[in-house]
Amino acid sequence: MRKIITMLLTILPMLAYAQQSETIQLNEGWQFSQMNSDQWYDADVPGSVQRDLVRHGVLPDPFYGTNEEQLQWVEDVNWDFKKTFNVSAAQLQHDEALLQFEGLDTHAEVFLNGSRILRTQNMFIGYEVRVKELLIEGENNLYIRFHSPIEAMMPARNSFGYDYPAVNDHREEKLSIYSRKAPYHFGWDWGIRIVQMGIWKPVSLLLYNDARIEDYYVKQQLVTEEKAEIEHQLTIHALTKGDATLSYGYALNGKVLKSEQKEMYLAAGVNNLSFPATITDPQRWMPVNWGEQHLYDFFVTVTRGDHLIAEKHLRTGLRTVRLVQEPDEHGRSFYFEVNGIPLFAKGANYIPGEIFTTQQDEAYYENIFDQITDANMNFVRVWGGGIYENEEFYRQADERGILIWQDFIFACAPYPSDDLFLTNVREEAIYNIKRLRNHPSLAFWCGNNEIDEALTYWGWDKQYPKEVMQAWQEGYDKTFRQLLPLLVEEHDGTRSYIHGSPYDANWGNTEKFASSDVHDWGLWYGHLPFEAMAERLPRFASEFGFQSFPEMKTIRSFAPEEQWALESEVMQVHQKATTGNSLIKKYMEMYFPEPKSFEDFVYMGLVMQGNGMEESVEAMRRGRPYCMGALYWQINDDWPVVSWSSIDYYGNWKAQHYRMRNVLAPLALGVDEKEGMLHYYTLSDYLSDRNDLTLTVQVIDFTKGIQKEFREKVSATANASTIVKSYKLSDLLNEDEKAHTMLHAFLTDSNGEVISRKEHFFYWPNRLKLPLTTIESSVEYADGEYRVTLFSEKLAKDLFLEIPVQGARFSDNFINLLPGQQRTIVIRSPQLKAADRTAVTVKHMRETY
Ligand code: NHV
Repeated sequence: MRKIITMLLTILPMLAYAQQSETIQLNEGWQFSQMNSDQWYDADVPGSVQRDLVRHGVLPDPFYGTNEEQLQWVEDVNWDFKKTFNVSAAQLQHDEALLQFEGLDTHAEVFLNGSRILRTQNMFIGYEVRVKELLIEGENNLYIRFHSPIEAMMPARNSFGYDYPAVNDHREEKLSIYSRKAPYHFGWDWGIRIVQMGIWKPVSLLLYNDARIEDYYVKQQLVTEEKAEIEHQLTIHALTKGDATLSYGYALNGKVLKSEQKEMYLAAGVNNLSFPATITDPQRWMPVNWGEQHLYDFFVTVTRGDHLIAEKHLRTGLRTVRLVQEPDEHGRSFYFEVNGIPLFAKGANYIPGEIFTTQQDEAYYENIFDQITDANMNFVRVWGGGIYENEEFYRQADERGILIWQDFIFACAPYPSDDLFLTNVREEAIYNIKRLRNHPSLAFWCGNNEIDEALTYWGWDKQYPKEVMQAWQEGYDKTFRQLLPLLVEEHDGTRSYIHGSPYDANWGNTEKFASSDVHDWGLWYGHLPFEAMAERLPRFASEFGFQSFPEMKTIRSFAPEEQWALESEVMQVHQKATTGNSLIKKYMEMYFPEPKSFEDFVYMGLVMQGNGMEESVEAMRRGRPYCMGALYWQINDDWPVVSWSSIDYYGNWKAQHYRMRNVLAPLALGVDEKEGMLHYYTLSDYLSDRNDLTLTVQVIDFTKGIQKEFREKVSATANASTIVKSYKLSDLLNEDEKAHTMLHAFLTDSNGEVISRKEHFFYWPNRLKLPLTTIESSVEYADGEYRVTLFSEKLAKDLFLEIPVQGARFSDNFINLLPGQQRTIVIRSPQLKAADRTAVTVKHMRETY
């Protein structure tokens, strides 16, 4: 960024910052204590009281055993933070001083040198306070009291007389909905409860002269291949009135393409400026697999005479994204169009990946986006029970071509809608719309998660009086149908908005599936089999999912061996969904033989989740253009727990994540077995046809190997799902062979390179005759990398390699090792050392029952 500005400066007349503006970081040297206690501890900022108390050993590791309970008292107590900092006489010479708190969690009173300068009640807003008159030369004192959210909100509850139906809030008194604070801190059906307090984003002191550019928005009015019409929107805060020169322009790949100047008059106070610009032949930002993610650097500077007084830079991509909801022959469409082209949204729902939110550092974001990209996703939903994510999240998405569905942070419960509450929400919405609107990855805004669905379908009308229900309904309309869309229009003005997700449908009432996005919990909560998902495709699946236990390596991290049982005390603390275990068991009885042990149960559950979810996702992808999105619930965990995630807390891929990588590949092979036929599909996201492909289908007996092989030249139609070849099942095998035969199909290009594979079984394992077999394996050990070579004479289904290193990455896992086949799997982790010869263990389905 500096580079761009410097570059710009070289082409402007000689300028200098007469008195440089200066930012003093105030994140170091904080201390905190329980209110009225003399015991002060060092605080990490950004951080939280609970995170620091764990760090200091005052609280135990919350993830281990049943320790969660031992952290709970902290939420009932007030906590004080203090810090001193020095300001020099020269620094005091600046015209203005702003204390900047990017995020305080949540109910805070801030004091500076004896004056109360700020009261906050919203963790999602960054606050700035003018403190020029309060600063003194030498040592300054900052003091913050964080009020217990419980204490702060209890009176609201007491005066209401009811508890809200906020079932994911794991305390008897439901207070989460009163506080503009991350809902998931209060617990969830996959979430530990740690209701944190603290300084969760950076603090700084900005000293400046003359003027400041508070905000800069490059609003994209129209973007085509030929031109981009944009509007520069600037908010400049000037301390003194007078003439000034505005320079603005843009660069691409470090090359300044345009730089212009404008004379203007700045009034003292806030100046809102806006002026149009046209960029011809723009290099457009494309989603992953559609082209490059071109990012332009836009810059503005304000000068007076030969003094540079303010500057701002932002990076954005030029593109259009539109949610298309139009009547059609089925009902109403629900799909995203990017740069005018319909896009099938492939991806997942994302929750904050750390209960200690502030542990989400840059490495965290890079890592989670590696997993997103590696699984071939192009869309991620930031779900409304978490947080508006940090800048780095959206920056990663911009660079990788991942589109973001952004919920406003409301989920699964009614919320108050009184004037004070809505004033707070208004400020939060404006702040976050402005903060995020320059990101090309941000595709659209959604009012909340499931509140509309809940008001209609979750039976609250039987628990609450009519007047209460009516007030909640009116409050819903006020917040999500009136206030938020107005603010999106006013402060964004380019993106679509829906009042909530699902938009209209409910999974128990399929008649609206043809005209809405759907959270299809028919699978799981509705006890429907995986196969049923193909028969009830929605226009867009914004949630659907299936639970599994994390692998044993992760269970071992929190449970001693004597607790390895489904209903043990420790395992129950780590299973937050009330019907979770019984549903896993029920489905397992539908599909699998009885596992021999707890460890086999865990393994089998992972396989069930992976294979079942692959089936559902593939059906959705085959179902385009009717169905245009598959965002499964959920990609990640915020602590080690049983959940619907496809990656566990320690970064271990569950079977599902490998299956997603296959089924979401930009060009994947799909198969649909239907009425005695077998239809092979190409599922393509590419924007051009592929005509150089060969489809090979092998009929493989579990013991005897390949029985038949078919080969066809096929084409993959661009951006479509197409049947490329159909077989009569009876031409491939007899009915009684189905229990010991599978199909192995693969697509190759003209060089014989395999592009996609599809393995098809006719039954789930309880109806398969899987052979007993011995796996021969050998390992080549190197630092950082083990190569495991595997061979089996007979089929080894869903073969799972395990290594006791958290987060180790496997080139593949849960594989079907075909009869007579040799496969090499590479395991990578910086913790792997050649000399250690860490044990790699192997398990496959037939061994587990
Ligand atoms: O339960 C899993 C996930 C939740 O973690 C998350 O809130 O938005 N889930 C399930 C549902 N929605 C979501 C569906 N909700 C219901 C199911 C059954 C009855 C009522 C509601 C996510």
